[in-house]
Formats: sequence, C-alpha cells, structure tokens
Amino acid sequence: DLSDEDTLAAIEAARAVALPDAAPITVSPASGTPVALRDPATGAEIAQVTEADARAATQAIADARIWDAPPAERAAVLCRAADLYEENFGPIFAALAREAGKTLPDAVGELREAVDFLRYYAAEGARSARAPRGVIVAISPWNFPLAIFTGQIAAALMAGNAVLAKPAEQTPLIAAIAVRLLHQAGVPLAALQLLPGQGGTVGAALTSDARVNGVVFTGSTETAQTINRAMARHMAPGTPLIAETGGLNAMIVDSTALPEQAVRDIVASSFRSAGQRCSALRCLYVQDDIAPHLIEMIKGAMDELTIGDPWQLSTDVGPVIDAEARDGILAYLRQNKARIAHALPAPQSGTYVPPTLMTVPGIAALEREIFGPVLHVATFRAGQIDKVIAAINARGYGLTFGLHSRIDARVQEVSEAVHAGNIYVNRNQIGAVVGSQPFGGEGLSGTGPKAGGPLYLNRFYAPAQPGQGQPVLGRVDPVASLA
Ligand code: UN1
Repeated sequence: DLSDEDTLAAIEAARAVALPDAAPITVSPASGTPVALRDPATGAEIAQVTEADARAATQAIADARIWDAPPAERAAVLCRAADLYEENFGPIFAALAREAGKTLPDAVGELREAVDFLRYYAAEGARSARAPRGVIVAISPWNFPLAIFTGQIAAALMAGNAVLAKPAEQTPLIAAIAVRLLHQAGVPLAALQLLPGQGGTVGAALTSDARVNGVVFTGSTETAQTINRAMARHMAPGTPLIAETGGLNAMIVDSTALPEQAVRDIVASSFRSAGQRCSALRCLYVQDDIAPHLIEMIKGAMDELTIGDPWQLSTDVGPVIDAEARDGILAYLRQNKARIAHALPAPQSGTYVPPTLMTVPGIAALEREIFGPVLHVATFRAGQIDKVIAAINARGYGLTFGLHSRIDARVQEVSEAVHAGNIYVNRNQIGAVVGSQPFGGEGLSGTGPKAGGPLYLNRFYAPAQPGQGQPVLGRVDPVASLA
C-alpha cells in the first residue's frame, strides 16, 4: 500500500542509499563462464554471474543434508529470515527494480509476499513431527524472483528437507541476496544450496537424478511437462512434482457491473507488473450493451498509465524481463496488428512493450499465453454466458478467473461452472494473499496444492512409512496374553 506514509518514507530512504550500494554485485557460486546480468530498463550491466553446470548440480545433490533440527527451531530460523528480509529492503528493492524491472509498488508487494510465506509456513509447520522427503529441487520463475523463490524454499525447508534452489536464469542476483539472508538467519549451508544456471543444463541435471525426492516448480506448462517426463524416467515412482504453471485467464463483466470499479480492476489485472503474472487477465468478455462505453473507459484509463523507469515512484508499467521476451511480444503484436484497438507509446530504449488492447471474437482466438501487457477483449450477448464459460473451460487451463456482476445467482452459477483455482468476484484478479487467499491452478495450470494454503506443506513431508501408521488390532487370545 503506497499511500502508507511509512512505506513511502522507507522507499525514499532506499532510493537514496540502495542503488549505488547494490551495484555491481558479483555472484559466483560455482566454476564456469561469467555471464553479464543487465538492467532491463537501461541495458546496463549490473552484475556478473558465474553459472553452475551439470557437474556442480550433481555435486550439490551429493553434498545435500536434510535439516535435522526440531520443527520449532526451523520455524524460529525462518521467522528470523523474515525479519532480515524486512531489514534489508533497500538492496532487495534495488535488485528487484534493476534485475527484474519491478516497479516500486510491485517490489513492496513482492517483499511482503516473501515475508508472509516465511512466517506462514513457519507457523503451519512448527508443531508437525513428520519426516521430510529428503532432497527437494526448487525451480522458480523470474516474474516473482523473491516471493515465489522464497515460498518454495520456505515450504521445503520448514518440512526439514534439503533444498537445491535453481532460480530463473534472469534473476540470480535476487536469489543470491535471499539465500544469503536465509543462511544468515541460521539455515545450514548443506540444507540450502543455490544453483544459478540454465534450465537446459542445471535444471535438466537436477530433475533427472534418482537421488532427488521431489521437485517444486513454477513456470510454463511446457517446462512442467518436460520436468515431468525427466522425473518419470529417472526418479522413484511417486516422486512428487508440485507445479504452478501458465494460464489463459478470463474475466466476465456483465451489464450489472459498476463500470468505474470494473475498469480499475481490468487495468490492474492486465497491465500491472507489465502483465507478467501468471494470474494476469488475458481475455475480457464484456456484455455487448455496455461494451462500447466500457471499452472507451478502459482506453481512457490506459492513457493515464505511466510507462518507464521502474525506479521512479510515478511509474505504473515497467519493462518486460528481457529482449527475448520483448521481441516475442512485439512479433505477436505485429502479426495481429489488425486486431489492435488501442496501444500506448513506450520508451524505445530498454525492453519496453506498449500496453495494448486487442479485440478478438473470443478466447478461442488466442494463440497462446502472451506474458506481457496485452489485453484481449471480446463481447457477448445476454443469454450467452454458458457459451462463454464453455469456451473458457475448453482451453484446458484453470488458474484465475474474474467476474464483475451484481446478480447473486449469477455469481453462484458462474463460479461453480468455471474451472479455475482462484475465482475473484468484483475485484481485480491478481495479488493473492498468503494465508487468506491460497494460490494455484488446475488442469494445464498446475498440480496444486495451492501455495500459501494449509495443504501445501503436506506435500513436502514423506508419506507415512509402513509400520508407522495406526496399529491394526486383531483378535487377542485371552489365555495366551495372560501367559
Ligand atoms: C505468478 O504470476 O506466477 O496472485 C503467480 C498473484 C500472485 C501470484 C502470481 N500472488 O498475482
């Protein structure tokens, strides 16, 4: 919440000190060729990372040791890490802005979510006497390089596992800051090892090793499928993959919606974080009788967005993560030029993409998940909601869904009919809150259980062993038992 005066003051303090202190930072955990990390807003080099290779990954598995401390002690260490994260907000904000192009409001949200994950899993697991699975590989995405990175690790560590963390190749610096703070809080070195590197080499080595007892992954559906195949070939049957993957998230706005509220929520859901959230709105369905007016209002609200340097407090939309992402989205926009209804000017330098509104006949027309600030809009007529829902469900994803309607019966019916892990009514459809709004998808969008929810930790404990279950009592011979 950036209207909070303390937060604003803290950010101003961070802006003053953190930037020169944070750069350049050299991350060098392993042997290999140093690779330059670049600021997406400016293209400037901010750090050098020496990536791990397949040999380092294999060695890390051999070096891994489960965290053999009482659960209450593990919980205390994770809570201490949460405190350290909060104290170190300056370098964390600087790294989030410069390495991941995060705006300051997003950086604040990300730090809070990471801290919430640490404290939530600590509280959930503090009294559990269950045994860990063993070695857990955690593969995390660049779009939440602190929150999701930390959430995966915190859950696996809280259950007592040894964790091998492979951050996204775009965001090893934030990962290195996080791991340093976790170690400083008291997580043993052998219980948490950081392996920055390429998915194709480090990720592949980690996910095809029989000594690994579980994988937790957030990223694309295709990568989850690749990991699934590698695990099936190499690991013991039943080794879990806990995956949060992509989505083609829709929102329905009917003619009873409050237009001003709907527009605010549509713009936040589509363009905040430059659309780089798997929860983001991709395809909006507006009832035809209000559509012309609502679409004009969306365009007007888009025109109010400030696109630019994420380090400026006034910025709403920063760059996308890298040149490859930008070029992919720009190519999609060129190919679908005829559908563009509105696009904002974006800075020419850096990896910016113009926030864009496209009109489409329906969700079936979307080629794939476009991971950026592109909103597709379709219309529907009264009486056609069932068809719209069938079209949404037919895509096979099931992450987030939004509905703006003032008809109670419709809210009830639609939320029962739509396949989605997170259904949001009369609000935006991003920004799930750890604890109160567990996050996760179904179908092509993920395996569950939901992150930040009460069932998540369960998957990180070993299943009950034979002999450790409830005793099954048979008939007892009274004479023999007396003897
Ligand atoms: C993702 O984009 O990978 O609800 C997950 C949200 C975030 C999770 C997004 N807490 O927007």
